[in-house]
Amino acid sequence: VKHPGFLQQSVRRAMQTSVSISQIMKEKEVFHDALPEIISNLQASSKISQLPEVGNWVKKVLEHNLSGGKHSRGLITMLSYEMLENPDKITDEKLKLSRVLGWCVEMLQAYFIVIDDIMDGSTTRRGVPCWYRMPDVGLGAINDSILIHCAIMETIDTYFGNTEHYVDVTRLFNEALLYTSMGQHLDFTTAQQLKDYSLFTLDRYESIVKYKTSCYTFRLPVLLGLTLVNDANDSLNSHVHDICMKLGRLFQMQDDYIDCYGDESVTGKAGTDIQEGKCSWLAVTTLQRSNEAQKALFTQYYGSKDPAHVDIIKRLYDDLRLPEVYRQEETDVYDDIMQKVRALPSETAPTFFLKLVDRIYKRKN
Ligand code: DMA
Ligand code: MG
Ligand code: MG
Ligand code: MG
Repeated sequence: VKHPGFLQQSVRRAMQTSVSISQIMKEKEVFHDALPEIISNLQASSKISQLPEVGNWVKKVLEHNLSGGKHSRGLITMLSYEMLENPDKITDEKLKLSRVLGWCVEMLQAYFIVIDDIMDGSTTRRGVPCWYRMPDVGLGAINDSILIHCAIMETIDTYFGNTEHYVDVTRLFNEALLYTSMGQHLDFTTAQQLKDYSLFTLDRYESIVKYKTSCYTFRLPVLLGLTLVNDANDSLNSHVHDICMKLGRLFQMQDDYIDCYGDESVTGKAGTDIQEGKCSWLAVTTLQRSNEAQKALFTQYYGSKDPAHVDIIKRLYDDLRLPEVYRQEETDVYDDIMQKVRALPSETAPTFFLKLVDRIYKRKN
């Protein structure tokens, strides 16, 4: 064991002074360095190696769909172990496993995104065409998403098959998969062109977000990190769940805002929520704040691909001053999370969650 806990100590130091850019770069570098081995192990695995041609394709699918993003979920997984474990108990082996789990979460994200972009009629992702729009891919993207899913299971088998963590890790991934697909179903069926917006309530919105985003974006990474922690404090569980749900709510509200108001050169994706008639934070807030005439306008033009109709909706958002409403709500949700985080019954957890909140607060991509 080289320097057990060195990373955690440096993270702690960075926290005391506010996180430096070089610290974040360092985390990313350490995380990125773990990927090539995971991909070569997949290609060399007994099943995939039977068809090297497919192995090469899997590598290509993974390299494309795992690059260019922020890798927030993977980094959260890695940091969850590093920051929640007692520094004296951190081992190089577990640090490595936490990175492998982080990449498995990134693969889960890639798996959902490949399908999500088809379902949402999206054109670009991370600054390049969506996977299904790449030459030689098309609807083969559906099978590629299955390959990505299998890559997760194979990787878990390779690195955890003989460990005490196998069952917990597998269960957590299966649970996140189920919840996210339940949320994606709600998201897809609530969006519609039928002009019935009675379902666009805050309750419905929060239910969609809880399932489609919070579970796999925050709860899964944090709980995966915790499975590696020695004698994890079970009394933290309900607090962790609550905070993860709130972080997910903040994260998706931001995603919805960025879909319309974000700078495409920064977000890397062209928004489609208005065109697809999504039950987004902007849509729900519009209906809450509209007078009858504005509601009629929304009903007439929302969920249309005609650019003139999209512009009418954007103007309505501006008229209702949604950017201001957003900034206020973002601050309120942030304050609420901070309050919960400060009250956590643990020494290490507040620092860890503060880092997560600071990572996403006022994000532009
Ligand atoms: C994201 O919803 C949820 C999943 C499970 C991918 P979204 O369609 O708003 O995401 P994006 O804006 O990235 O397409
Ligand atoms: Mg989408
Ligand atoms: Mg979607
Ligand atoms: Mg979105």
